[in-house]
Amino acid sequence: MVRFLTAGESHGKGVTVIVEGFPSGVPVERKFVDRELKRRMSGYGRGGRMGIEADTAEFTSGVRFGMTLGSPICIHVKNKDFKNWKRIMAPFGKGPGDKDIVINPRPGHADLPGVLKRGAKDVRDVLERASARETVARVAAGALAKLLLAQFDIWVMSYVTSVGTVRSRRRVFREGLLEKEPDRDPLRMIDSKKSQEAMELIRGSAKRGDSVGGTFEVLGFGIPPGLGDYTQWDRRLDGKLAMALMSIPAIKGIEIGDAFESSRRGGGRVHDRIFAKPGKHLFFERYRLPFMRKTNNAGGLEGGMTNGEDLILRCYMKPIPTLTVPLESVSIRDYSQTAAVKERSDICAVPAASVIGESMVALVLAGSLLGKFGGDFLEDTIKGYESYLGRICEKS
Ligand code: EPS
Repeated sequence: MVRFLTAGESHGKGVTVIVEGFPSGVPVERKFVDRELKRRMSGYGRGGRMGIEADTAEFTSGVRFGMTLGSPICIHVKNKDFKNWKRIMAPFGKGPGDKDIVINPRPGHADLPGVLKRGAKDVRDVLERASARETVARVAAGALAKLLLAQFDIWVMSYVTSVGTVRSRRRVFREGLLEKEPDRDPLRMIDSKKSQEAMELIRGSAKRGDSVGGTFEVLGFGIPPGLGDYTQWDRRLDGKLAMALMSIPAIKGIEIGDAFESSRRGGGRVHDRIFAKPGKHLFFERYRLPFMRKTNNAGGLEGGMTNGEDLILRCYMKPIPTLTVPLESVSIRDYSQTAAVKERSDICAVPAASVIGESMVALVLAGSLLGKFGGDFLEDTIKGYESYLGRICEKS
Protein backbone atom coordinates (compact mmCIF):
# COMPACT_ATOMS: atom_id res chain seq x y z
CA MET A 1 0.00 0.00 0.00
CA VAL A 2 2.67 2.53 0.93
CA ARG A 3 5.42 2.64 -1.67
CA PHE A 4 8.44 4.84 -1.68
CA LEU A 5 11.22 5.49 -4.10
CA THR A 6 14.44 7.30 -3.35
CA ALA A 7 16.91 9.11 -5.59
CA GLY A 8 20.21 10.82 -5.01
CA GLU A 9 23.95 10.24 -4.89
CA SER A 10 26.00 10.61 -1.72
CA HIS A 11 27.89 13.69 -2.95
CA GLY A 12 25.28 14.87 -5.45
CA LYS A 13 22.90 17.78 -4.85
CA GLY A 14 20.75 15.92 -2.39
CA VAL A 15 18.55 12.95 -1.62
CA THR A 16 14.87 12.76 -2.52
CA VAL A 17 12.04 10.45 -1.52
CA ILE A 18 8.58 10.11 -3.01
CA VAL A 19 6.08 8.38 -0.74
CA GLU A 20 3.01 7.13 -2.55
CA GLY A 21 -0.22 5.58 -1.25
CA PHE A 22 -0.29 7.61 1.93
CA PRO A 23 -3.83 8.59 3.05
CA SER A 24 -5.16 12.11 3.30
CA GLY A 25 -5.80 13.72 6.66
CA VAL A 26 -2.59 12.72 8.47
CA PRO A 27 -1.16 15.63 10.46
CA VAL A 28 2.51 16.20 9.62
CA GLU A 29 4.90 18.06 11.87
CA ARG A 30 7.97 19.17 10.01
CA LYS A 31 9.88 19.41 13.25
CA PHE A 32 9.27 15.72 13.93
CA VAL A 33 10.64 14.75 10.50
CA ASP A 34 13.73 16.91 11.09
CA ARG A 35 14.21 15.38 14.53
CA GLU A 36 14.18 11.92 13.00
CA LEU A 37 16.77 13.00 10.43
CA LYS A 38 18.92 14.33 13.24
CA ARG A 39 18.63 11.08 15.19
CA ARG A 40 20.00 9.22 12.16
CA MET A 41 23.00 11.55 11.95
CA SER A 42 24.04 11.04 15.53
CA GLY A 43 26.03 8.26 17.16
CA TYR A 44 29.60 7.83 18.32
CA GLY A 45 31.95 6.52 15.64
CA ARG A 46 30.70 8.46 12.66
CA GLY A 47 33.19 10.09 10.31
CA GLY A 48 33.80 13.68 9.19
CA ARG A 49 30.79 13.82 6.89
CA MET A 50 28.26 14.20 9.67
CA GLY A 51 30.08 17.37 10.73
CA ILE A 52 29.34 18.84 7.30
CA GLU A 53 25.67 17.90 6.91
CA ALA A 54 22.67 19.36 8.74
CA ASP A 55 19.86 17.26 7.30
CA THR A 56 16.46 18.97 7.12
CA ALA A 57 13.37 18.03 5.14
CA GLU A 58 12.07 20.20 2.35
CA PHE A 59 8.51 19.16 1.47
CA THR A 60 7.85 19.79 -2.19
CA SER A 61 4.49 18.05 -2.58
CA GLY A 62 1.69 16.09 -0.90
CA VAL A 63 1.35 18.17 2.28
CA ARG A 64 -0.72 21.33 2.65
CA PHE A 65 -0.99 23.35 5.86
CA GLY A 66 0.47 20.48 7.87
CA MET A 67 -1.91 17.82 6.53
CA THR A 68 -1.34 15.07 3.96
CA LEU A 69 -3.41 15.38 0.78
CA GLY A 70 -3.37 11.75 -0.32
CA SER A 71 -1.15 12.68 -3.27
CA PRO A 72 2.51 11.60 -3.56
CA ILE A 73 4.60 13.22 -0.85
CA CYS A 74 7.99 14.40 -2.03
CA ILE A 75 10.74 15.28 0.44
CA HIS A 76 14.16 16.60 -0.51
CA VAL A 77 17.19 16.70 1.77
CA LYS A 78 20.10 18.81 0.62
CA ASN A 79 23.68 17.47 0.64
CA LYS A 80 25.69 20.37 2.02
CA ASP A 81 28.86 18.52 0.98
CA PHE A 82 27.85 18.90 -2.69
CA LYS A 83 29.62 22.25 -2.85
CA ASN A 84 32.93 20.37 -2.38
CA TRP A 85 32.07 17.81 -5.08
CA LYS A 86 30.55 20.00 -7.81
CA ARG A 87 33.27 19.21 -10.31
CA ILE A 88 33.39 15.46 -9.65
CA MET A 89 29.61 15.01 -9.45
CA ALA A 90 28.57 17.34 -12.28
CA PRO A 91 25.62 15.95 -14.28
CA PHE A 92 27.09 17.38 -17.50
CA GLY A 93 30.44 18.45 -18.88
CA LYS A 94 33.81 16.75 -19.04
CA GLY A 95 34.47 13.80 -16.74
CA PRO A 96 37.05 13.90 -13.94
CA GLY A 97 40.78 13.69 -14.63
CA ASP A 98 42.62 10.41 -14.17
CA LYS A 99 43.59 11.16 -10.54
CA ASP A 100 39.92 11.48 -9.53
CA ILE A 101 38.82 8.22 -11.13
CA VAL A 102 38.41 5.37 -8.64
CA ILE A 103 39.62 2.05 -10.03
CA ASN A 104 40.18 -0.03 -6.87
CA PRO A 105 36.96 -1.46 -5.40
CA ARG A 106 36.50 -1.99 -1.64
CA PRO A 107 35.85 -5.59 -0.55
CA GLY A 108 32.48 -5.73 1.17
CA HIS A 109 31.06 -2.69 -0.65
CA ALA A 110 28.87 -2.65 -3.77
CA ASP A 111 31.91 -1.46 -5.75
CA LEU A 112 33.05 -4.59 -7.63
CA PRO A 113 29.74 -6.32 -8.41
CA GLY A 114 28.26 -2.89 -9.24
CA VAL A 115 31.04 -2.06 -11.72
CA LEU A 116 30.72 -5.47 -13.40
CA LYS A 117 26.93 -5.13 -13.57
CA ARG A 118 26.84 -1.57 -14.95
CA GLY A 119 29.96 -1.56 -17.12
CA ALA A 120 31.37 1.39 -15.15
CA LYS A 121 34.91 2.63 -15.79
CA ASP A 122 34.93 4.61 -12.55
CA VAL A 123 33.93 2.92 -9.28
CA ARG A 124 32.42 6.27 -8.23
CA ASP A 125 29.58 5.65 -10.73
CA VAL A 126 28.52 2.85 -8.37
CA LEU A 127 29.68 3.85 -4.90
CA GLU A 128 27.88 7.18 -4.89
CA ARG A 129 24.45 5.58 -5.06
CA ALA A 130 25.41 2.51 -3.02
CA SER A 131 26.40 4.84 -0.16
CA ALA A 132 24.36 4.72 3.01
CA ARG A 133 23.63 8.42 2.43
CA GLU A 134 20.51 7.10 0.68
CA THR A 135 19.09 6.11 4.05
CA VAL A 136 18.37 9.81 4.79
CA ALA A 137 15.47 9.42 2.37
CA ARG A 138 14.23 6.30 4.11
CA VAL A 139 14.23 8.03 7.47
CA ALA A 140 12.25 10.96 6.02
CA ALA A 141 9.67 8.48 4.68
CA GLY A 142 9.79 6.51 7.93
CA ALA A 143 9.00 9.67 9.88
CA LEU A 144 5.76 10.00 7.90
CA ALA A 145 4.98 6.35 8.62
CA LYS A 146 5.60 6.95 12.33
CA LEU A 147 3.25 9.94 12.30
CA LEU A 148 0.57 7.75 10.77
CA LEU A 149 1.18 4.90 13.25
CA ALA A 150 0.97 7.37 16.15
CA GLN A 151 -2.65 7.98 15.13
CA PHE A 152 -3.25 4.31 16.02
CA ASP A 153 -1.11 4.36 19.18
CA ILE A 154 1.49 2.17 17.50
CA TRP A 155 5.12 2.93 18.35
CA VAL A 156 8.42 1.74 16.94
CA MET A 157 11.73 2.19 18.74
CA SER A 158 15.20 0.68 18.73
CA TYR A 159 18.34 0.33 20.78
CA VAL A 160 21.84 -0.98 20.21
CA THR A 161 22.58 -4.34 21.80
CA SER A 162 26.24 -4.76 20.84
CA VAL A 163 29.19 -3.06 19.17
CA GLY A 164 31.94 -5.42 18.09
CA THR A 165 32.54 -7.80 20.99
CA VAL A 166 30.94 -5.48 23.60
CA ARG A 167 27.48 -6.71 24.43
CA SER A 168 25.05 -4.45 26.23
CA ARG A 169 22.12 -5.54 28.37
CA ARG A 170 18.84 -6.36 26.68
CA ARG A 171 15.73 -4.90 28.17
CA VAL A 172 12.03 -5.53 28.03
CA PHE A 173 10.57 -2.11 27.18
CA ARG A 174 7.02 -1.16 27.97
CA GLU A 175 4.89 0.76 25.54
CA GLY A 176 6.24 4.22 24.90
CA LEU A 177 7.67 4.74 28.36
CA LEU A 178 11.36 4.22 27.77
CA GLU A 179 11.56 4.88 24.09
CA LYS A 180 13.61 8.09 24.55
CA GLU A 181 16.22 6.40 26.75
CA PRO A 182 18.48 5.01 24.00
CA ASP A 183 18.65 8.47 22.39
CA ARG A 184 20.45 9.80 25.45
CA ASP A 185 23.41 7.47 24.95
CA PRO A 186 26.04 8.21 22.26
CA LEU A 187 25.77 4.61 21.06
CA ARG A 188 22.01 4.25 21.69
CA MET A 189 22.79 1.56 24.28
CA ILE A 190 20.89 1.26 27.56
CA ASP A 191 23.91 0.30 29.65
CA SER A 192 26.25 3.27 30.07
CA LYS A 193 29.17 1.14 31.31
CA LYS A 194 29.00 -1.06 28.22
CA SER A 195 28.57 2.02 26.09
CA GLN A 196 31.83 3.45 27.48
CA GLU A 197 33.54 0.14 26.76
CA ALA A 198 32.17 0.11 23.22
CA MET A 199 33.36 3.68 22.62
CA GLU A 200 36.82 2.60 23.73
CA LEU A 201 36.64 -0.25 21.25
CA ILE A 202 35.63 2.16 18.47
CA ARG A 203 38.56 4.46 19.33
CA GLY A 204 40.91 1.45 19.12
CA SER A 205 39.47 0.47 15.75
CA ALA A 206 39.89 4.02 14.45
CA LYS A 207 43.55 3.99 15.48
CA ARG A 208 44.11 0.71 13.66
CA GLY A 209 42.29 1.97 10.55
CA ASP A 210 39.61 -0.64 11.13
CA SER A 211 35.79 -0.52 11.41
CA VAL A 212 33.24 -2.24 13.69
CA GLY A 213 29.76 -3.69 13.32
CA GLY A 214 27.23 -4.72 15.92
CA THR A 215 23.63 -5.56 16.63
CA PHE A 216 20.48 -3.66 17.44
CA GLU A 217 16.85 -4.42 18.19
CA VAL A 218 13.84 -2.79 16.60
CA LEU A 219 10.73 -3.05 18.75
CA GLY A 220 7.09 -2.35 17.95
CA PHE A 221 4.33 -1.67 20.49
CA GLY A 222 0.53 -1.46 20.26
CA ILE A 223 0.37 -3.49 17.04
CA PRO A 224 -2.93 -5.35 16.62
CA PRO A 225 -3.02 -9.04 15.70
CA GLY A 226 -3.59 -9.94 12.06
CA LEU A 227 -1.29 -7.59 10.14
CA GLY A 228 0.31 -9.59 7.33
CA ASP A 229 -1.14 -12.86 6.09
CA TYR A 230 -0.55 -16.61 6.07
CA THR A 231 -2.21 -17.24 2.68
CA GLN A 232 0.64 -16.43 0.24
CA TRP A 233 4.40 -16.27 0.68
CA ASP A 234 4.66 -12.63 -0.35
CA ARG A 235 1.95 -11.52 2.05
CA ARG A 236 3.76 -12.79 5.15
CA LEU A 237 4.78 -9.90 7.39
CA ASP A 238 7.87 -11.65 8.77
CA GLY A 239 9.20 -11.86 5.20
CA LYS A 240 8.36 -8.23 4.48
CA LEU A 241 9.98 -7.02 7.69
CA ALA A 242 13.08 -9.12 7.07
CA MET A 243 13.36 -7.76 3.54
CA ALA A 244 12.92 -4.18 4.73
CA LEU A 245 15.61 -4.57 7.39
CA MET A 246 17.99 -6.62 5.25
CA SER A 247 17.83 -3.88 2.60
CA ILE A 248 19.63 -1.50 4.96
CA PRO A 249 23.30 -1.26 3.90
CA ALA A 250 25.60 -3.56 5.91
CA ILE A 251 22.78 -5.55 7.57
CA LYS A 252 23.63 -9.22 7.06
CA GLY A 253 21.24 -10.99 9.43
CA ILE A 254 17.82 -10.66 11.05
CA GLU A 255 16.43 -12.56 13.98
CA ILE A 256 12.75 -12.50 14.92
CA GLY A 257 12.13 -12.93 18.64
CA ASP A 258 14.40 -15.61 20.06
CA ALA A 259 14.70 -17.46 16.76
CA PHE A 260 18.36 -18.44 17.06
CA GLU A 261 17.99 -19.82 20.59
CA SER A 262 14.63 -21.40 19.69
CA SER A 263 16.28 -23.43 16.93
CA ARG A 264 18.22 -25.26 19.67
CA ARG A 265 15.21 -25.95 21.91
CA GLY A 266 12.21 -28.26 21.91
CA GLY A 267 8.83 -26.81 20.89
CA GLY A 268 7.52 -27.09 24.45
CA ARG A 269 10.09 -24.54 25.56
CA VAL A 270 9.64 -22.24 22.58
CA HIS A 271 5.99 -21.61 21.76
CA ASP A 272 4.22 -18.92 23.74
CA ARG A 273 1.37 -20.56 25.65
CA ILE A 274 -2.05 -18.92 25.46
CA PHE A 275 -3.99 -18.24 28.68
CA ALA A 276 -7.66 -17.44 29.15
CA LYS A 277 -7.09 -14.13 30.90
CA PRO A 278 -7.36 -10.60 29.52
CA GLY A 279 -4.22 -9.62 27.63
CA LYS A 280 -1.77 -7.12 29.08
CA HIS A 281 -1.53 -4.92 25.99
CA LEU A 282 -3.94 -2.11 25.28
CA PHE A 283 -4.73 -1.34 21.65
CA PHE A 284 -5.85 2.13 20.82
CA GLU A 285 -5.79 2.88 24.56
CA ARG A 286 -8.99 0.98 25.37
CA TYR A 287 -9.18 -2.42 23.68
CA ARG A 288 -7.71 -5.56 25.24
CA LEU A 289 -7.48 -9.09 23.83
CA PRO A 290 -9.49 -11.63 25.88
CA PHE A 291 -6.44 -13.92 26.20
CA MET A 292 -2.80 -13.51 27.08
CA ARG A 293 0.76 -14.81 26.69
CA LYS A 294 3.36 -14.86 29.43
CA THR A 295 6.28 -15.14 27.02
CA ASN A 296 7.09 -13.66 23.63
CA ASN A 297 9.67 -15.96 22.07
CA ALA A 298 7.92 -15.51 18.73
CA GLY A 299 8.76 -11.79 18.74
CA GLY A 300 5.16 -10.84 18.02
CA LEU A 301 4.86 -12.80 14.77
CA GLU A 302 3.10 -16.11 14.15
CA GLY A 303 2.22 -17.56 10.75
CA GLY A 304 3.43 -14.46 8.94
CA MET A 305 1.10 -12.23 10.97
CA THR A 306 1.38 -10.04 14.01
CA ASN A 307 -0.17 -11.75 17.04
CA GLY A 308 -0.77 -8.77 19.32
CA GLU A 309 2.47 -9.12 21.27
CA ASP A 310 5.36 -6.66 20.99
CA LEU A 311 7.40 -6.93 17.82
CA ILE A 312 11.04 -7.89 18.46
CA LEU A 313 13.46 -7.81 15.53
CA ARG A 314 17.20 -8.17 16.02
CA CYS A 315 19.55 -6.95 13.28
CA TYR A 316 23.18 -7.94 12.69
CA MET A 317 25.38 -5.36 11.03
CA LYS A 318 28.76 -6.08 9.49
CA PRO A 319 31.69 -3.66 9.92
CA ILE A 320 31.72 -0.85 7.37
CA PRO A 321 33.82 -1.84 4.32
CA THR A 322 35.67 1.48 3.92
CA LEU A 323 38.93 1.10 5.85
CA THR A 324 41.77 3.55 6.27
CA VAL A 325 44.14 0.58 6.17
CA PRO A 326 42.69 -0.85 2.99
CA LEU A 327 42.33 -4.52 2.11
CA GLU A 328 43.72 -6.20 -1.00
CA SER A 329 41.78 -5.56 -4.17
CA VAL A 330 42.26 -5.51 -7.93
CA SER A 331 42.22 -2.70 -10.49
CA ILE A 332 39.05 -2.65 -12.60
CA ARG A 333 41.22 -1.62 -15.57
CA ASP A 334 43.44 -4.67 -15.82
CA TYR A 335 42.64 -6.78 -12.74
CA SER A 336 46.17 -6.30 -11.42
CA GLN A 337 46.69 -6.60 -7.65
CA THR A 338 46.27 -3.36 -5.72
CA ALA A 339 44.84 -1.97 -2.47
CA ALA A 340 41.23 -0.83 -2.10
CA VAL A 341 40.44 2.87 -2.33
CA LYS A 342 40.72 4.89 0.88
CA GLU A 343 37.61 7.06 1.27
CA ARG A 344 36.63 9.10 4.29
CA SER A 345 34.15 6.97 6.21
CA ASP A 346 32.48 6.11 9.49
CA ILE A 347 34.16 3.71 11.93
CA CYS A 348 30.86 2.50 13.36
CA ALA A 349 27.34 3.31 12.15
CA VAL A 350 25.34 0.85 14.27
CA PRO A 351 23.39 3.61 16.14
CA ALA A 352 22.43 5.23 12.82
CA ALA A 353 21.41 1.86 11.39
CA SER A 354 19.11 1.29 14.36
CA VAL A 355 17.24 4.52 13.56
CA ILE A 356 17.01 3.47 9.91
CA GLY A 357 15.69 0.09 11.12
CA GLU A 358 12.87 1.86 12.97
CA SER A 359 11.98 3.75 9.79
CA MET A 360 11.86 0.62 7.66
CA VAL A 361 9.73 -1.25 10.19
CA ALA A 362 7.39 1.74 10.53
CA LEU A 363 6.96 1.86 6.74
CA VAL A 364 6.12 -1.85 6.53
CA LEU A 365 3.66 -1.62 9.44
CA ALA A 366 2.01 1.50 8.00
CA GLY A 367 1.58 -0.26 4.66
CA SER A 368 0.03 -3.34 6.26
CA LEU A 369 -2.28 -1.29 8.43
CA LEU A 370 -3.55 0.74 5.47
CA GLY A 371 -3.93 -2.43 3.42
CA LYS A 372 -6.13 -3.98 6.08
CA PHE A 373 -8.19 -0.99 7.17
CA GLY A 374 -8.31 1.22 4.07
CA GLY A 375 -5.82 3.76 2.84
CA ASP A 376 -7.65 6.74 1.32
CA PHE A 377 -8.57 8.93 4.26
CA LEU A 378 -7.28 8.65 7.83
CA GLU A 379 -10.73 8.99 9.46
CA ASP A 380 -12.03 6.04 7.42
CA THR A 381 -8.97 3.97 8.32
CA ILE A 382 -9.53 4.70 12.03
CA LYS A 383 -13.19 3.66 11.74
CA GLY A 384 -12.16 0.39 10.10
CA TYR A 385 -9.59 -0.19 12.82
CA GLU A 386 -12.05 0.47 15.66
CA SER A 387 -14.59 -1.86 14.12
CA TYR A 388 -11.95 -4.63 13.95
CA LEU A 389 -10.81 -4.05 17.53
CA GLY A 390 -14.45 -4.05 18.63
CA ARG A 391 -14.86 -7.53 17.10
CA ILE A 392 -11.71 -9.18 18.51
CA CYS A 393 -11.18 -7.33 21.82
CA GLU A 394 -12.84 -6.48 25.09
CA LYS A 395 -13.22 -2.77 25.91
CA SER A 396 -11.51 -1.70 29.09
C1 EPS B 1 29.37 6.26 3.30
C2 EPS B 1 30.54 7.00 3.53
C3 EPS B 1 30.54 8.23 4.35
C4 EPS B 1 29.38 8.16 5.32
C5 EPS B 1 28.14 7.99 4.46
C6 EPS B 1 28.10 6.60 3.95
O1 EPS B 1 30.33 9.40 3.58
P1 EPS B 1 31.55 10.22 2.96
O2 EPS B 1 32.06 9.34 1.85
O3 EPS B 1 30.95 11.51 2.42
O4 EPS B 1 32.51 10.46 4.05
O5 EPS B 1 29.35 9.29 6.15
O6 EPS B 1 26.98 8.24 5.20
C7 EPS B 1 26.36 9.42 5.01
C8 EPS B 1 26.80 10.39 4.24
C9 EPS B 1 25.12 9.54 5.77
O7 EPS B 1 24.44 10.57 5.66
O8 EPS B 1 24.80 8.59 6.49
C10 EPS B 1 29.39 5.08 2.43
O9 EPS B 1 30.34 4.91 1.67
O10 EPS B 1 28.42 4.27 2.44
